[in-house]
Amino acid sequence: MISASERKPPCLTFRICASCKGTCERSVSPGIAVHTVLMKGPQMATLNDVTSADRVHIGFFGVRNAGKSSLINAVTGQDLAVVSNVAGTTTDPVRKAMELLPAGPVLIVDTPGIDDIGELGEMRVRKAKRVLDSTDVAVLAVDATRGMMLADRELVALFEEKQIPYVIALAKCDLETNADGSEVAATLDLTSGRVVRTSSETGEGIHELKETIAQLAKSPVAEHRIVGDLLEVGDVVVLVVPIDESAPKGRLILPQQNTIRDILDAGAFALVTKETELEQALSRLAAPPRMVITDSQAFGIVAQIVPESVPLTSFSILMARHRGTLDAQVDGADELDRMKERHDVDPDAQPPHILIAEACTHHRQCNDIGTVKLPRMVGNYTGMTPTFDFVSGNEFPEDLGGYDLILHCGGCMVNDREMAWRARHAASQGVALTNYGVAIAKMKGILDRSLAPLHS
Ligand SMILES: Nc1nc2c(ncn2[C@@H]2O[C@H](COP(=O)(O)OP(=O)(O)OP(=O)(O)O)[C@@H](O)[C@H]2O)c(=O)[nH]1
Ligand SMILES: [Mg+2]
Repeated sequence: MISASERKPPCLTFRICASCKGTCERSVSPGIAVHTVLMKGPQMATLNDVTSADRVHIGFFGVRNAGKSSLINAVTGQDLAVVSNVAGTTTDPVRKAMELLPAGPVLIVDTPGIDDIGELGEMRVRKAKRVLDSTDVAVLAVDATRGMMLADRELVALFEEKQIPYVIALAKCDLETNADGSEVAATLDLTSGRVVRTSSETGEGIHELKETIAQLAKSPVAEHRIVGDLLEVGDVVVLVVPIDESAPKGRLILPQQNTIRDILDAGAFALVTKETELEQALSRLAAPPRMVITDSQAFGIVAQIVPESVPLTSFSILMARHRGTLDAQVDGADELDRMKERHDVDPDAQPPHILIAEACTHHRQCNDIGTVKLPRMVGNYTGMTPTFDFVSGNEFPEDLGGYDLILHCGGCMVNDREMAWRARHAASQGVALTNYGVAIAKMKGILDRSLAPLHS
């Protein structure tokens, strides 16, 4: 994070601003103190791209020079990663979203060597290990000429502890003196995981490695529906999608797209409207809709238009339920009430410290939800003048000490493993975490109403 002394003057295009490199402050409403803004994760897709959350995250791990980057190039058939015989060539996790057959849409992640040393090396190792928190399938590259090392065994232990399916790619098999690889194989005294002999030089084993990755990528976990399980064939669902300056040009954002798809899968009808035409849309229906789903930002106005008898919820609440995090986030939002109570009891109470975390790195517009609207709303709701820190992309602080609350975006750009890790990480440090949509519903006084459709 940047310190107060490093702050730059406000800049409306800070995401792409060449001079500030995305670290300058934005103006926010008076009375709200904002002391850090950090934009990170240039490799991340944006809200407008294919969802990263739905891609299988494949991480390549191993010691320095094991042949990780070469394997990535061989597996993808592209020159994606820099390769050299200098140990420690890859210094930061590198992510690339792509279609990898037969696995399908994937996010390939190259990592720095897990045995790196020195002050910088240790930072790189921490980053490589952090990748494990979002890895769905791990590939451990083991240099066939050196065999399995202590660091490799530690990695295997971590895969098993975190229940990450993995395959061991015995790399550089073309250099092996022992043609059948028996000596090296003898060092792989593993009870689980698969071993594939590979050579990025000759292409040996690369096809088999891809097949193995695809097999491991098949998740045994049952898929949770977004809304389809609450609907019956022929139901009409009204979706409210504000088209304001923060809407992506010419398309809908992912939670909206995915919800429409789920409604269609349920054999129901999706009627999509802006909040400005909602009243008219409802009046055109012969009967009240089965449900109205709105963008959280339009909650206030939509709740006034939709009769109490019609179930109303939001995209973010449905997405949190879809990912199994809703209950924890509803509990997390109670922290806003505790802040309000503290202020009611003692108007001079210490103002809270809040982290606003956004997993994507979309270009921020005026009146941005995360950096402008939410801070303003929290200030108004609690009566306090909180201090806000902001992180985005892959960045999520290791040390959350000192925060009273984390307000997280819906997280459609990170996968379930990463979201679950963030929630566990916050809980382990005793910090409440909730998402934008749940927090907004709470602050607008309609959280109970928005949760009711999920229990009917
Ligand atoms: N002969 C042969 N050389 C290989 C093979 N795979 C990698 N190498 C060589 O091994 C060296 C290290 O390869 P990299 O792919 O950069 O290894 P890495 O694990 O990504 O290394 P770091 O990024 O430094 O951690 C390079 O000189 C590669 O050309 C292989 O299958 N056969
Ligand atoms: Mg490398």
